Amino acid sequence: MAYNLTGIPNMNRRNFLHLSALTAPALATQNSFASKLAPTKPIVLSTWDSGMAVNAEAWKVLVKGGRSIDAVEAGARQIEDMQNCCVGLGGYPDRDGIVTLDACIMDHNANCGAVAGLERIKHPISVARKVMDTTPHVLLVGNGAQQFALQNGFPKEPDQLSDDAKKAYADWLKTSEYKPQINIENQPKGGPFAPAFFPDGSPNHDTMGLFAMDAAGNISGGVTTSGMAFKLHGRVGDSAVIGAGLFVDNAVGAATSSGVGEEVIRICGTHLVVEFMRQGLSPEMACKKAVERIVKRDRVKAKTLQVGFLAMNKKGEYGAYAVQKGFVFSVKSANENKIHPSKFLL
Ligand code: SD4
Repeated sequence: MAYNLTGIPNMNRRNFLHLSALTAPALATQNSFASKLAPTKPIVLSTWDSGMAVNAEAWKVLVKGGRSIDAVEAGARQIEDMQNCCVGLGGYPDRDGIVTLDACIMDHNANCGAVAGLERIKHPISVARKVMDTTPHVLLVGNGAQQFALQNGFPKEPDQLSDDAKKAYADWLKTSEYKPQINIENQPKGGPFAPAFFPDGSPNHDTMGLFAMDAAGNISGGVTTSGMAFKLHGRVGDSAVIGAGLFVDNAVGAATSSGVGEEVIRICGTHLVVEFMRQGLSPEMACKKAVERIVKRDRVKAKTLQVGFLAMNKKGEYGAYAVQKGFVFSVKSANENKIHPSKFLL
């Protein structure tokens, strides 16, 4: 996949973040223009610039009148398929060198499924969907999740790291320093936020969260991730937790998150965002209030971490807010196909 927004080939999320300082004025213009567009459906939104390709896949389903749940699954599978991408099996491993995947999915009827700590299965989003569609449960973890996947015909993939992950893990092993500080833009290497970055300056995390509203007005969402790089083996982040990494209420809207999952879980982040929208706040204000909740708890700590929320209401209006600069999101509808910068608090 070589989606090209800026005229630079093969832009991915990592180099986008480096470019974003250069392109910020253009993005800001796009953003203010987009906010004047009438909301429309179908529509799909994804976290990060890599969401452009994800949205394109989801759009193929939506534009044919397909269901939002199918669009979301198709979109998430796109990024799970990519080699050397930090979502899916190409992602960075935990501190034991093992890639463990978290994913969840939720439809317009509050049906949901999730997997956590899943190893050697390429499409955790589809396993989560199977959990949702065929079991009375919501969340399967670890060996049980893998066993369920294998029993349902998902192939077991080779036990190997992607080239990027191998290199990053080897670099990380030199210090083995684990601090969950992620994706803070423009921090000098070796500075106080250095653990947020790998030696090449790229951010040390990756998650794809997305949601879609189909032509019928039904909203679904999904999240897929390899989680925080170099986490403790067995650690589960927000991306597998309904109400944390993802929440959908078809009467109100949807929200997803990216960033330090522990901070999101603590405040039931996306559930909170949706509840704020239910109370009448715009998606952007709802995200901002959730970010404020994180920052208020520990302002000093908040300066060292990143969380971004992305939300959409039932009208198809959307917005985002992050703790720090650097969070971006992608939108695809009949009106637009763009990356937007998120506002931020600190
Ligand atoms: C986690 N929220 O595992 C994920 C990490 C993330 O972009 O968002 N990365 O905590």
